[in-house]
Amino acid sequence: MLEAKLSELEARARRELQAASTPEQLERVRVEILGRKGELAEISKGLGKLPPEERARVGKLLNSVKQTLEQILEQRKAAFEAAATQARLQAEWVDFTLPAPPPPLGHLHPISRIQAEIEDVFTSLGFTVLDGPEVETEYNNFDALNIPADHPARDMQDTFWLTDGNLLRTHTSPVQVRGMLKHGAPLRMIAPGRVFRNEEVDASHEHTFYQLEGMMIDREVSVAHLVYFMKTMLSAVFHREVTVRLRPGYFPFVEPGFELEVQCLLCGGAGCPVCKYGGWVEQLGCGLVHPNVLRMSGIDPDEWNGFAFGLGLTRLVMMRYGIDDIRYLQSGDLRFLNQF
Ligand code: 2NM
Repeated sequence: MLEAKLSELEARARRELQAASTPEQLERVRVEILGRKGELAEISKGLGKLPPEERARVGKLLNSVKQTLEQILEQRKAAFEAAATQARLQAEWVDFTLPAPPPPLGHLHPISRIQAEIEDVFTSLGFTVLDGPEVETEYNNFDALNIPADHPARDMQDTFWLTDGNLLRTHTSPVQVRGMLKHGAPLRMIAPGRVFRNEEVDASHEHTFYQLEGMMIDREVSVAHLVYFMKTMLSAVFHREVTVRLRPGYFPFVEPGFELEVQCLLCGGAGCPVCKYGGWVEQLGCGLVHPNVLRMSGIDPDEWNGFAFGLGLTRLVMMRYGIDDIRYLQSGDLRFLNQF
């Protein structure tokens, strides 16, 4: 009687242990059959009523059924654990041989880019790139450039004066003065750099901006040389052949002085908002270096002469990329900078 119950229980328990599809179901089967108040415990209570020789036999059988079921239970548990581990490993799997994602790369500021492009043009034509200090003497910034003491450019309005009588350079021309004094003639040099003017800041004025000046001193330098070098530079900047023209312009450090204009790149000279319907856009100031400037920097104007030019790098960048507010350029705003 007990034996029949036992073998019926064993068969059912085997089925249920195999059928359990989660660790929770397995645990329920264990409690119901193998637990302290489970069906096997219930059957073993009946052992006491059996005659001794039968009690031993059925007791043995009961133990072996219990062991068998416990073994199956452990196997099933182990299978669930292995499956769980497998799933976790699958989810966490990383291929360490994959190449790393590329780090975000920075890039040159548009002003640095244009500056580098112009430097390339001039160095390929035999010019040297020179640097100078941003804090200058009044002499290098004004006197040596033939800018008279009563010139409006020296006004408190335009120049950042320091308490020691020095100033923040208002143009890179003092670098040219230093270049002439140091290297003498002949000389081919450009001077890119940051300059400072005491200006009210608005969409087209900054107190800090970038300039690039240059000069070539040799024997019998002419306006034709000047036009050739300017045209070559601007064609490189705008990536196409440009048409230029000169208008008279006044700068104390050159004589004659010119304003150089480029035929409007947008409309080809027909007239549009960019050229204000004039067909031409002013690009830079230039001229033949004033004899006083050469003489003051130790170069004999009876033997040597030269051309010089100055352009606003900041303005050129705005033209080239169609930027309508100068303040973006020094804003440090990545939404702006990442467009270049
Ligand atoms: C300009 C326009 C024309 C210029 C001249 C010199 C120097 F040192 F040779 F005298 N440096 N820069 C120059 C000439 C600058 O800027 C609009």
